[in-house]
Amino acid sequence: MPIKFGLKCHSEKTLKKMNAHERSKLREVPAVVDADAATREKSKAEELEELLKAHRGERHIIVIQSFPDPDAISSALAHQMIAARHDIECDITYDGRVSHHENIALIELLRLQLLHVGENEDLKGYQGSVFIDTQGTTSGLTERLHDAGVPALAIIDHHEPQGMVVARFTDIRADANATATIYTEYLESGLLRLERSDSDHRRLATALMHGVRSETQGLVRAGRNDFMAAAYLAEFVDRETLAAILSNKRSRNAMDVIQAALASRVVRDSYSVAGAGYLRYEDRDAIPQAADFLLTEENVHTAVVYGLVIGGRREMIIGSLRTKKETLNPDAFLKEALGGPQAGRYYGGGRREAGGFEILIGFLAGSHDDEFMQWKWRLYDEEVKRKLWARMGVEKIHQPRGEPPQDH
Ligand SMILES: [Mn+2]
Repeated sequence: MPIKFGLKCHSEKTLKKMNAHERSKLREVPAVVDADAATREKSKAEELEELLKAHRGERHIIVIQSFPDPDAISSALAHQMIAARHDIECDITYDGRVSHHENIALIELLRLQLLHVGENEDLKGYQGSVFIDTQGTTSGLTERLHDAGVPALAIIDHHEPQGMVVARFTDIRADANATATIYTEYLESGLLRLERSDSDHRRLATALMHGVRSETQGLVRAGRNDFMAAAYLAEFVDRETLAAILSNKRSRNAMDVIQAALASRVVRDSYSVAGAGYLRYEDRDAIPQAADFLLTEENVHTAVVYGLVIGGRREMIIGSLRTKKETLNPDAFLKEALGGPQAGRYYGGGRREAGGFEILIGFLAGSHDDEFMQWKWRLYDEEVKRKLWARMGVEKIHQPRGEPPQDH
């Protein structure tokens, strides 16, 4: 029997039908104003709009993670601009530091206003809080807002549900790649119609495009919804500004952290684990960059990089996980591997393909003589590695008894 190769033939009629069928599946963004709104379930965009209407004229605090990234910054900007249409004034706040070279460029080139909230600042003046690209677990402001009696109004995020904050409105999509993609959908739904003639709208579109891109490794890992969001944003983006944001260079210190991670990495069963030693608070963003870099080694599907961060308000081990392994859920992985300080609280969590952890040093905090510093690092390094290897199912690896990594 001869075997036929090649594409199946369709009559022109069938093709037309198929195209029409496929076209209808491309994207369904529910419009906010809809005749049958009463009979069907409300879309998230509609729910958010209702919430904003109910809080007209108020002052809200937008909380993003302590170390803001482009996804959080751009989504917060979108929320701020949407809320402004309802006469709601929003401050975009964080309690850590903006350090990644691209984030600094994003904020400076787009002239964004982010508010750093210090330890003694009073938060009682806000009438509501909105958590964006976080569910409160990655900010020190969450507890303070709770203590100040500020009601949690909304959570818009794409990490696995954390259950720490209960808000009146939640849109948590663990299957979304970026919060910026969710906010772009809100814009498309009519919460804010972008106009090319409006320079603020062009700034917003540029920021969101950077948010979507950075969260999907430059769209390489983007899904359909991310491409749809990018396609919508494309006509409003200021390409020169976007290129300028992306062309910013890494600092020398960030390069040093990546070098330390590279030198100390141990690869077993396609897992790459590296303790980068001590690093300065302001270089903390180099850790996820180092994890991204270790993931580029052949035969590595998962990379974990951590370091002992000193010089900030709180001394801690900060780590990042990056994975290409489909079956590895970073959130569950880190929670199971590292546990937490008490029941129901965890040192780490994550979303698809990425996760992070923070372990407070507490009693051992502080800088003393060299020997103390070396022992402290060695202690944490071995314990973090032991827990990670155990969860990975890798047999015990004896650490080389050489000098611990140098302070840098
Ligand atoms: Mn994000």
